[in-house]
Amino acid sequence: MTNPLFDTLFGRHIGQSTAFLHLEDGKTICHDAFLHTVSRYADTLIGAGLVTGDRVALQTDKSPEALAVYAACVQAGLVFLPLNTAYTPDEVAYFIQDSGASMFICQPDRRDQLSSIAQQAGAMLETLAADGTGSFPERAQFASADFVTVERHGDDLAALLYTSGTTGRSKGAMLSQNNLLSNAETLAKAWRFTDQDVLLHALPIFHTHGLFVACNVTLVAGGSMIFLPWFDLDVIVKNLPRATAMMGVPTFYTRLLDDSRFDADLTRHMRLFISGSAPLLAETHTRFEARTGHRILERYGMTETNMNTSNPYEGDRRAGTVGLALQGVDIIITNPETGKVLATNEVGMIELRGHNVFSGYWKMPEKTAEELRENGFFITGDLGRIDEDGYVHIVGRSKDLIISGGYNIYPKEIEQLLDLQPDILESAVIGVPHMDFGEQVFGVLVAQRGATPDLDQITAAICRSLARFKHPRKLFVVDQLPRNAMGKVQKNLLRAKYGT
Ligand code: MCA
Ligand code: AMP
Repeated sequence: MTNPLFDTLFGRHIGQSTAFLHLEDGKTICHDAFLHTVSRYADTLIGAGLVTGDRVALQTDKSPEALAVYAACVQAGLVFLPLNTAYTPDEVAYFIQDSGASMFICQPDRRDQLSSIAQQAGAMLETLAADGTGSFPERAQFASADFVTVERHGDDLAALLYTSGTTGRSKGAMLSQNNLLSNAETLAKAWRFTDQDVLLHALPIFHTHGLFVACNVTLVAGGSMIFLPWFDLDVIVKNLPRATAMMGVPTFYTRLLDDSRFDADLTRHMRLFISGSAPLLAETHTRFEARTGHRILERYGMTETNMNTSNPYEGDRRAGTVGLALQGVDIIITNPETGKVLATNEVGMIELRGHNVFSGYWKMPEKTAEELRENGFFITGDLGRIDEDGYVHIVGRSKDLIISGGYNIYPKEIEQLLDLQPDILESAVIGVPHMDFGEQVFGVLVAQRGATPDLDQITAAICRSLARFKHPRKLFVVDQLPRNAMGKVQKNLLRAKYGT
């Protein structure tokens, strides 16, 4: 094999006229047509002067062409860097600079806003719209559809995915071909995906869940996807009878359960519903089964590790657990202070090792050393226990993290911005329960002595700098933050106070 990831996901479908993507407007795209586009995109990237290992950043709406950019990067030996479309220019600037991306592909309507960022970072700027038009596809029109796949090895870098950190500075998780491929193969087998599967795909493709779990698993199995631009309840209800499987964050399933059209009859054709990225309430699991007869299969993963555990396909899918370690993944629970391995059912830090685990953070050797042990175990920051049957239970997090609708939000990043605002002495950002998103963001502010902060001005500053999903939905001004004897802010008390 010359390029294991490309050959296994894409190359073996060359020449196949079977449908691969079913679009909302009724059109379908077969493997061969898709791979022609991929080949032309790969040729365009190399023709633009990019060389093996260069990074290509993409911040565009979901489309078959956006997926083709990912495949083209793999084929051309480039490192794919997808970015959430909600990120503001401030946020994007950091990713482009830090990664040293050689090319940045954005939406045409954001070109003017982003051109100086690309210029400062020395990245070429191209555009791609949701309808497949833009300067990048225009350049690719006359490129070769017979691109010769660039040789890559399993340990070579395939993707760079940024994940926010507890220090407020995002870290680029370096994912190799082997990390992605081994996980896709393991999952396809564990979840019994075949070429008969039709996955209802409504997740974004700029994160692990929608891209590596959903797309890679379908590609490995040779199945097809109903490829929707986003989660729209009516469109999901319309398409469910054509699908065999669905992957989603818990919000997808609670929204479906709130709709009376969602019942056993509508889901008769489905063989599997998978949930992940955030905790699925045991109550949602139970309601789902009562309504449809299907037991949701919950799994657990991270950007740095792809997927780690899954409830069994055959066997007991236990509500409130994330299931068993996947094949090839070792999981231990350790004492967070000493690192000593704990016994069955004892709660501690979840650590894991396997082919799925990333090789480190981009240009951050000290951060890598803090989280990735020399023996290969990755310290997840999730707290949990493993029961006597091997099921992993996540009971909390040692990292200060909010998960809202499946998106991760690190309070530190927001607090750093709030602390810089006029008249603000300090702040604490907390996650409080939310019916739809699981958690939502609140900000608690302490004013400088004698000052009255202008909350509208602060909100405007947040809007300029941070993606919408990170915005505190409420800001409160208090006299002081509760602290423990060590001086640490007691966020649990704030959550108890404002969570109701
Ligand atoms: C949208 N908004 C949000 C979120 N999504 N606010 C907080 N959290 C969110 N997740 C904002 C919108 O900008 C809008 O702002 C308002 O909330 C209401 O939007 P609404 O129309 O209700 O939301 P939506 O557009 O329907 O989106 C909700 C969603 C979406 C479908 C749940 O967030 C989504 O697709 N989430 C999936 C995330 C995901 O793929 N995560 C995987 C990460 P305004 O007030 O201005 O109108 S990978 C991962 O975590 C690991 C590896 C793993 O294990 O998978
Ligand atoms: P990310 O940084 O986006 O990769 O998110 C990874 C984090 O999401 C994990 O460390 C967990 O805290 C959380 N997570 C993912 N799947 C689950 C799940 N099924 N249940 C609870 N938490 C989850």
